[in-house]
Amino acid sequence: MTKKSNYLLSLFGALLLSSPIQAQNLLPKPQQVTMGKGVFKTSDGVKVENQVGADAENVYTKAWNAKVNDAAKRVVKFTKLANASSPEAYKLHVAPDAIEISAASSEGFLRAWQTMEQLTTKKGIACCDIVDAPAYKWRGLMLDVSRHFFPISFLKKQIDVMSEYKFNRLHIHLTDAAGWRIEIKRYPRLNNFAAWRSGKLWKDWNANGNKYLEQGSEGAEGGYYTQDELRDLVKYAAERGITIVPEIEMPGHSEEVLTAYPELSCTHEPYKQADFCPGNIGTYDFLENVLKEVMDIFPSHYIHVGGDEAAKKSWGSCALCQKKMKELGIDNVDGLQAHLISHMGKFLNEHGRQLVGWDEVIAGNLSKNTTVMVWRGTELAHEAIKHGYDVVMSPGAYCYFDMYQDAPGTQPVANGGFIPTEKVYSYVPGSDLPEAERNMITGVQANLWTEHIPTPEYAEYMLYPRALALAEIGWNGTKTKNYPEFKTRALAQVEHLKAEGVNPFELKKEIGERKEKMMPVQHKAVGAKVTYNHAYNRYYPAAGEQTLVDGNMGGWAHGDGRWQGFIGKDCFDVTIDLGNSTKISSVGTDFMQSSGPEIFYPSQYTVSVSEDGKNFTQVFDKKYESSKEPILNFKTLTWKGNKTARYIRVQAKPSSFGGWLFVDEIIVK
Ligand code: NAG
Repeated sequence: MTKKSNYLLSLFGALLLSSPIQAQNLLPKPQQVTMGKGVFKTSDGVKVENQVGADAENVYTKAWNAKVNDAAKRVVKFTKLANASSPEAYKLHVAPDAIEISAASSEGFLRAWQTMEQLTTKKGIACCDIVDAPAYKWRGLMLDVSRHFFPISFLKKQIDVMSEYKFNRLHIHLTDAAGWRIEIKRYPRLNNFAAWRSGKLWKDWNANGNKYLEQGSEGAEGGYYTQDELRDLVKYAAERGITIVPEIEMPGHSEEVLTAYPELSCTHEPYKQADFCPGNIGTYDFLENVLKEVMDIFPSHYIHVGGDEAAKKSWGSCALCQKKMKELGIDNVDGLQAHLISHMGKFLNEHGRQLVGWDEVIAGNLSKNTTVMVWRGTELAHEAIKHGYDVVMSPGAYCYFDMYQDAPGTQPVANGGFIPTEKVYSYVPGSDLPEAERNMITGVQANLWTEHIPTPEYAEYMLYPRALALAEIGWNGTKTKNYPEFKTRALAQVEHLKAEGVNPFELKKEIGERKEKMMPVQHKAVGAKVTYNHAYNRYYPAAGEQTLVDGNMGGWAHGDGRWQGFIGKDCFDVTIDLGNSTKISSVGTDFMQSSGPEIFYPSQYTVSVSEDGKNFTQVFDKKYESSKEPILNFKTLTWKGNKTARYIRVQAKPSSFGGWLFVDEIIVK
């Protein structure tokens, strides 16, 4: 090596080492950031000027306490931020000899501190100027600890990670059929029975007939958090800027309670009912008593009461429910759910709290003091906003982290949908709402339902880095999106998370969307007229009558707007008109199997051809054995031969156990 190149190399090396921390690695991205030169060395002593008293205490203690030296030259100043747009807003100025942190409240100082942590390397804190505030007030994650029970240590670890990315709500789904997870002193059966089940895994519990077991008896699996553990968790989260929002499900998803206390269901039979009896005064007493203990543990202004998917199976035939309906002057059982929820809303309001519920709660005559968590369509957000409720957007299509995040074959079993990081990042809350309504959205949240997620490692794998995409939307907003730029920061954060002992999905190895979907296919039927001898299902129209011959294949998810859904006997039966007599050598049809949502491969596939559209000749007819395995996969059923015809009729029958057929693209060659 020549002297010159040696010199250049060492210069380059030195530059690399001293290069300032790249602003692009901050996640979520601050609203305004200018990186400066050099660092503020954290190894030396500092003089602290605190002009805001207790508001800065948390950060002061965390960061500087041990380093305070009144004789030091370098200063850390805490000042009051004037005209803050949010309690979480902050300003940060870092220079080699001084740091100034301004905020209007302790939350703002904490957010500034979280940014400073991302700016810190071994050398110190990177010099910069940052002006920052959140786009949304509610930036949440929901963890379902019922379907699988997770230890408190796992929750604390997630709180640590959430706080690094400026999340401020941890919603814990504490109760569901699969197990009651919170100690309630007044009702011990919730803890010594409803918290325990036969089957460690949710799927084993299903296979074992959804049985509950006495605590400590042979094979009893599960558990619950004690009130002391939860109080400690609340404190731990608060110190990190996170409010814990507890969820107690009602009136549906309550099989575990109604087996422990069958008198609270319409028929009083254990193991038979999912819904509380809204006609029984005892139900209201029970739920209020539970909520009293819940409020005593959780200081959160927001208390979640579920409200989703009540089947209301027995309400129509229950004498007490009928009596209640008369009393309320209603003629529909839906009004009973509305009544129960609004009763709980009032009860919570009287205690200075605010009811949060899944979007089914909109039906109730609720006080404005309500938060609706929209998990289905945006039209429900519109409705909730019209009622004057707060709205947190958590739509299944973007925010359900129980869905696959990469090519299903490369992933542990998940729920049958496809939500890669890029899809989460692409979310614009309320994009199809008028601007005035869009601006009223309170926040965003991702939900980790855990039917398929039995371990902490797998839960982390499903959470990260997708949660980072949501953190970015929640904090930075959606006005200056740029996925490639975000992805660079997310990749850096994945490495950081791994170094911290978290188990994120390896974003850099992502395969992405189904290959077939990415490339339009050319074939003889593209653009042909398709006649449906049996209509497609109205909920899964995809692109309507062109779907099957538009040259675009379906992706990993049945709900991606490319797969067309069919249900019922002989439900798949279409005739394609090629326009004129055409030589054909194969007709291949793509089917999906996704056992979770009951989509199965067909049990029979038939192809017929015709010149006049009336007289058809069958060229292929084959039966297939049905199976619920694989859980998610795709196959093409194909006839090959040599015919000349104008019309092609393709038929398929559902699996031997019924369910849906999902079809996309009939490829004619
Ligand atoms: C929904 C259920 C939930 C379930 C999840 C799975 C809501 C509000 N309710 O059907 O209990 O775990 O889907 O994705 O999401």
